[in-house]
Amino acid sequence: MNKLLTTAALATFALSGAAFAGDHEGGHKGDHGKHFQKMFDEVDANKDGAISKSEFMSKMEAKFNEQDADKDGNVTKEEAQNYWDAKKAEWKAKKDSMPKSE
Ligand SMILES: [Ca+2]
Ligand SMILES: [Ca+2]
Repeated sequence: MNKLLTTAALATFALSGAAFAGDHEGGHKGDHGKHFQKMFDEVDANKDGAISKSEFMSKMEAKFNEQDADKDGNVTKEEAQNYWDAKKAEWKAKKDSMPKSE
C-alpha cells in the first residue's frame, strides 16, 4: 500500500513536473493548455477521452521503471535525482533548439 502510494505520488510529481517545465521560463500562457493536452493524451492510451485507473497506473509504472535505473524495484533518491537531472537537460536542450516566437 505504502509503496503504491509512493509510486503514484512520484508519478504525479513526474507528470506535473513535465507541465511546469514547459511553462517555466516565460513561455506563452497558451502553451499550458497544449502541454496539458499532450500529457493527457499520453496517459489516455486508448484515446477515449478519459484516463482510466489502469491507464493511469500503467503510465505511473512506466515512469517508475524509467526512474529505476538498475531495475531492482526501488527508486532511490539518487536514481530519482539522476532521472530529473537528465530530464531537465533534455527539456533545456529542446527549449534551446526551438526558435523564439515572440
Ligand atoms: Ca482511456
Ligand atoms: Ca533502483
